[in-house]
Amino acid sequence: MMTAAANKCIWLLGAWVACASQLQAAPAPAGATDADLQSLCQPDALQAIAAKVVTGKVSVQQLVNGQFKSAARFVAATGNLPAYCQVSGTFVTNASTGKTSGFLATLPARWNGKYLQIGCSGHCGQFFVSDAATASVTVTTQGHPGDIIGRGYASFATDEGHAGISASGWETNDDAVTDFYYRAQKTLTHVGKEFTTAFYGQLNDQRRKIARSYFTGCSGGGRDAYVAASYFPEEFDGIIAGSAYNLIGISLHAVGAATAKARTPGGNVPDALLALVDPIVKAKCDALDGVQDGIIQNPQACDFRPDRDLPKCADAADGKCFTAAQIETLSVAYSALTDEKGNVIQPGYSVSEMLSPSLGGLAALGNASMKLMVHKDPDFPLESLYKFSSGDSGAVTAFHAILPRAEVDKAMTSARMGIGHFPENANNLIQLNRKMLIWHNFSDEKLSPYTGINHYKQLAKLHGGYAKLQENVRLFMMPGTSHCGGGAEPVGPNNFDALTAMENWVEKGIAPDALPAKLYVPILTGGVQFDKPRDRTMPLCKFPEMAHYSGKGDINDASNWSCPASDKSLLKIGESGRQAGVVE
Ligand SMILES: [Ca+2]
Repeated sequence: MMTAAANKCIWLLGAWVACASQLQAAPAPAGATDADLQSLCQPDALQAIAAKVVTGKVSVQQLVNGQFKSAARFVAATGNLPAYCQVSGTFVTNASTGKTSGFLATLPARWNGKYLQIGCSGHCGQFFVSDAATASVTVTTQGHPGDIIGRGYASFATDEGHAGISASGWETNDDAVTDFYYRAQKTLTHVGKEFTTAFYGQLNDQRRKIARSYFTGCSGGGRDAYVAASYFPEEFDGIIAGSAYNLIGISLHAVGAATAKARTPGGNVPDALLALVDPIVKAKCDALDGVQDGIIQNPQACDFRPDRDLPKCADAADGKCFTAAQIETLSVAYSALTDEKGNVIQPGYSVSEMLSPSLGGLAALGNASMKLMVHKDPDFPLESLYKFSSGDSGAVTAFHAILPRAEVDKAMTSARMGIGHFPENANNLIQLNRKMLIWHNFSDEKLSPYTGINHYKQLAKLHGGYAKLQENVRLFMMPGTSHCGGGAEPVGPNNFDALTAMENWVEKGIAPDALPAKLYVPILTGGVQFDKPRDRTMPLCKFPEMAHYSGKGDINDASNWSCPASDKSLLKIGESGRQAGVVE
């Protein structure tokens, strides 16, 4: 099943990568040569261009703390990839205080007239997955390395106004938090577009308007995409949002899971023991989708509860059974966080391919969100607010974490501009007839896939049902894959071409449907190894459709699978989905 496209990709982590078949660069404007680009790609020449940006003061400079290696960097054409110029610097996000954020732009020799803004990761403060010239950008964008530059996109990313992901004190500074929530990305939409037209104008390209603008991001970058869709959708023709962070809900669930794990001795579940869970889940649920193939297409439909279905230790743990404390830890991870009345605050994790980050692994990020950004107090006693019990009201009856509604409301209000998951926020995007393509890994061990599903179900209720909503917003679940498609050996195809899907939707009117996806060996830190394809392809279906095997032919071949148009299989919820707090 290896394709020619995959064979032509050269994999070098953090370095330049060529994917010959992906290149669709537009013709070069008359008169501009690579030598012209090279002479323009100097700090002084770029600063003269930056001076033309009227949105805010832009300074071309090397960013501090090793965020980007130089103020300007020219890279000559190699293979089928055009030459490009990378430029970094700062732009003012708050004129009254002088607050700035960093940016990194990548400008290829043959501009296609389009602008792409690339989201960040986690709490940002770096360009690790938003540098278009590295392979790790595919953690954020899906697709292949080289897609963005090879196609001729001018692309921009920001560090969202601080250096370093956390622990540098910025989270208690209101100006810095506002940049992180939304302002750096919003301001960059103007700065980046103005810089782009000024830059190519200098190269004799007389286009003064950007033909199309897109946003793409996963994880923290998925949050950025949802925030853009919520608060400035007019800036983009299309927004791609992958496995998005909803900031407060996930933070609260993660701190709850970590608190559950620490509250009794022996509450930790070692990886070796956790590995016993998956075969039990698979035995119960793999075949529910019609075929026993190692992939659970709809983990919500499972009937699995750790308190009922896992082997229990009568006495001491022997590595083959679970203590009561360990079962409680797992139950808190799988179950929704609720308020005192049993209302779901944040859904729990999928039962498919459970990995240890789900057991409170994001607590450091969660504490930074809650204690520092919301409460401005590193000693705020958040953990003491949690209670743990089996539910006596609401649908979540398994052992789960409970938090007072007042605390949740305070956090949601305080962080509102950093959250893109309020369903009413999609009104503007839909009224403007812009497009949003959402994707989420169905076995996401960090940011629960049910975050995406619950939000989408609420959108459908608010915006006239699925068929109507799909005119503007489509959701694609990726079964059997972990966070942003990397991180652990997946069973399901973990890469697809999101940017082409969006271009076809916006530019050709072909709405995304049954998107072809392919399985690759992942990289532990995120992304996939494009030189290591596995023999498995499958269509990704638009929610609530689910991929169905035809019953004939190679089960690993996408041509033997389909997304039936009237299918509603992903609306089916079993005990696992109910305990996880999936909206019914
Ligand atoms: Ca299956």
